[in-house]
Amino acid sequence: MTDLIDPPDRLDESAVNLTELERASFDGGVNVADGHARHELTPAQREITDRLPELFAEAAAAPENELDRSCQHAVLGALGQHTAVADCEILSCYSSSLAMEILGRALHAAGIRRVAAIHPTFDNIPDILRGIGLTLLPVPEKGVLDGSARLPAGTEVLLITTPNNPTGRVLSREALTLWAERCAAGGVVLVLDASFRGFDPAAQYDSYAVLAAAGCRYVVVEDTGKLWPTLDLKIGMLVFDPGERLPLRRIYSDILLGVSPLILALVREFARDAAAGGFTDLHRMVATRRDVLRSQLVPVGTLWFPDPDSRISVDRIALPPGLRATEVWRHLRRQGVHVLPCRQFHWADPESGERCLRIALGRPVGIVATAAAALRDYLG
Ligand code: EGV
Repeated sequence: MTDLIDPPDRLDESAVNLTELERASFDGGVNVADGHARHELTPAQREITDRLPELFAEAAAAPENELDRSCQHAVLGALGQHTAVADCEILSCYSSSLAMEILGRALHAAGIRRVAAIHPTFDNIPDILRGIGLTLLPVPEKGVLDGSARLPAGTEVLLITTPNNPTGRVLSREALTLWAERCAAGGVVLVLDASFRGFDPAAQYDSYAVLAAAGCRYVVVEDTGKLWPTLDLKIGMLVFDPGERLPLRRIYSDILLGVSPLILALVREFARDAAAGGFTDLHRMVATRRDVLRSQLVPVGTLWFPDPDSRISVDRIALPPGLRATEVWRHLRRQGVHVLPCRQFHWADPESGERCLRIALGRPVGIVATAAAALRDYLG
């Protein structure tokens, strides 16, 4: 891409956001930077893309609401979210970032300002919300996930990314119950970003049953963007109780009429395949790449993997003492290997992210192996 504001060789990694660092790899080289799905299609997925002309014809002819509903049902059903399918309002968007933008604007329009959010997490979530004029207050991941965190005074919204990006940590059913009950008692809106749900069965319990039982106000962002190598044809969804009074539909319609029916039809087919065994293949694919990455780096005894239980399609590496992630990032980049330094994930305390790199695993296995070898050579 040529439209970077900074020429790539003058990228200041401490000043730009993670997405700009991800886009720096678009000129070529080994890209294990962005978390998007760039691995091979499975044979079953290839059969779906071979049917694209047929899906195009179906999409052109089908009533749009029907296609939208069947896609939402296929995706949420595959993710185990049966109560959402039965009881919730669902708005389909082109991406989860767009869904987050719509949600942020709806919160702002309702007079809400103070959002307590999990820390660290992918920087575009706090950046989008701050860009709208909301105030973001960090809550440490550990305290969110074990329930020990205290919400900052005046909290109106609690936002939890689960599984979290980049750590892969999951909010358990018990912890969700706790936060949903606290939010119900305190009049706090609970927002979940579950974009990585598809990677981890531990995140696939029926979250909406928990939210409904607690009686809290909630909005959940669901996403297919990280799961399947569909060239960024994907659906982000806003899912909420039909009685929710945030102006979500109004803001949505300011921005969107709807998602392309071709995308709805394609995503529906990938979701049906996922439910019929595709998720098992996906989990195996990610596990293989994680093993390749970690085993290649075993000889470098002074680094470690801070997220041993992560199952999502990225993995963090904690660097040997004395090394800064942005230095390692810069060095690898000169060799044409693009990783992510974790600085910006720590949106309220960037310095604390300098210990870690993030490596994307949704790639052909050779790409992950090449990146791991480059890192091992540099550190070893
Ligand atoms: C990840 C890209 C956006 C984002 C990538 C991501 N940035 N949408 N501004 O989709 O983990 O690499 O979430």
